[in-house]
Amino acid sequence: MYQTLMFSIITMLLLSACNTKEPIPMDLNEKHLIPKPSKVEATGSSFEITAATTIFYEEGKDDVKGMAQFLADFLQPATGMALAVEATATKPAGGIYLHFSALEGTNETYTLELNENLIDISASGEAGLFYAIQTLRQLLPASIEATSKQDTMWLLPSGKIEDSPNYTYRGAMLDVSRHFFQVQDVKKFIDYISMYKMNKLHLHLSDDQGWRIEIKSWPKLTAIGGSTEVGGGEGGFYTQEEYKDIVAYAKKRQITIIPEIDMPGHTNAALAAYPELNCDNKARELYTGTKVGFSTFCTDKEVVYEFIDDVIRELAAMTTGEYIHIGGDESHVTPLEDYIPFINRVQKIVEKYGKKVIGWDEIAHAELLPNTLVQWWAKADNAKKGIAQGAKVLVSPATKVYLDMQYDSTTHLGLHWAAYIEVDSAYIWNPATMVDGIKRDDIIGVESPLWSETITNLDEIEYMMFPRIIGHAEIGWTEASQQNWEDYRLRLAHQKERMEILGIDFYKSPLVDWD
Ligand code: IFG
Repeated sequence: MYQTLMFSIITMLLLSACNTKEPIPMDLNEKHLIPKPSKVEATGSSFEITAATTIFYEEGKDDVKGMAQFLADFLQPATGMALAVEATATKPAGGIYLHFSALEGTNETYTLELNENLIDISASGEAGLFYAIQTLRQLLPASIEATSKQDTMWLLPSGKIEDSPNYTYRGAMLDVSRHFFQVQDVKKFIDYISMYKMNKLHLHLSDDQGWRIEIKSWPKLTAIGGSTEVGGGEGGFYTQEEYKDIVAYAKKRQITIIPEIDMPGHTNAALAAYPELNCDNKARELYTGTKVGFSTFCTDKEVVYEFIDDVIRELAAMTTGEYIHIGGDESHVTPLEDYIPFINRVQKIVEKYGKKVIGWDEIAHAELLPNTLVQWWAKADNAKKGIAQGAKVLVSPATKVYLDMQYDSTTHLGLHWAAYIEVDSAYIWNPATMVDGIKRDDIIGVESPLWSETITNLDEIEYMMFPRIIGHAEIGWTEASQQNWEDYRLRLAHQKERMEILGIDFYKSPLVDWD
């Protein structure tokens, strides 16, 4: 009898011991995060997301609730779990807890503290919460990116991550004029760049080959100017509703849309739509080639400025961000003495509608308004002219960040007028030391343009942007002193599984040990 009793007690004890799951040891330092966070401290244990995990948000904070729901929605497809999202007035004992805290730093700063029972996500703004979620995403197995339920344990390594960005402007540009891309492709582009904590998307909406945004007061801009593209395809355009949908989709992912109307050059599509914009009052032929620098608005006709006023007014009304880009590049047939007063006047029109100006670096020949940004793409001397006027510089050197540049001479897409840009060359540079006279304080940030003369669909967009855009995202986010090619290329290799599951058609550079 006694032995039986003892046996059952020992059995009970053994059973109960194996039932109380010991958290599985994990090393946070083993996770190859990109962009590299400011500070990572591993504590060696782990947190498991299960169907019982609740996502708590700080009571009464709707934007925190929005981010909590965003996280629940993100987790659901691959985990098959519809996690509860609940308000809480105090820090919960367990689960995932999103809340604001008066962290020092900007609204993009966040702290992510993971222990065995609680994941504590705090930030001083919605953006910080979003970026914490993007980091959490990379701490989970890559299979979290799947769109169907995976048979995976959803373990996260324990520890503490404190993180904040180096530059405030971290972006990309998509040229939707040379070739037109549908709304869903633009949204995918937004998904991709927001995954790596970029926060700006510059849309190149007009050029010689196509006008891509509906302007209700000048309907032929899209009816005629939006009717074709490089190679003679059918082109297309965004209605104002579609554009507003893109702006809202981007905003939810902490991305600000910056629309560009390129002028006075790169304007053939508008010049084909409206004869009066030409000095000879003759409408131009639609153009489907890839030459540049042959077009110009007639800078001494009043109707041109009435036109620009209408366009900027309608564009500003549907653009929530603070910037409008006025282009200004390659105005090879606009005499400088006409170009300068034109740029001066257009800046004032943008300012009239409550927006700030960005222009390609040639605009530095004009008198820049105090908030105008100079986007350095070709001539550092122009950027320095802008700095001399007190302007900040947006760094986009074609030799480093032009995503339409071929990787090497064998790349089947893209151009190479600026350089061949392999994955190492795209990463091994520092905006703040690249040119004497352009220093850290002169720079607002980095932007990677993808021009689409040779790019016609989302697969080709992915091939040219990945993996180089991942390095550009790190250059925008992480302190320059933390950047090291040998370390980065190992972390980049670990992005392979994630990109494959996401269906990203990336270039398998021979400089990275992908397997
Ligand atoms: N330069 C032109 C673009 C595009 C590009 C292709 C700028 C600012 C060459 N202007 O880059 O329109 O044609 O690489």
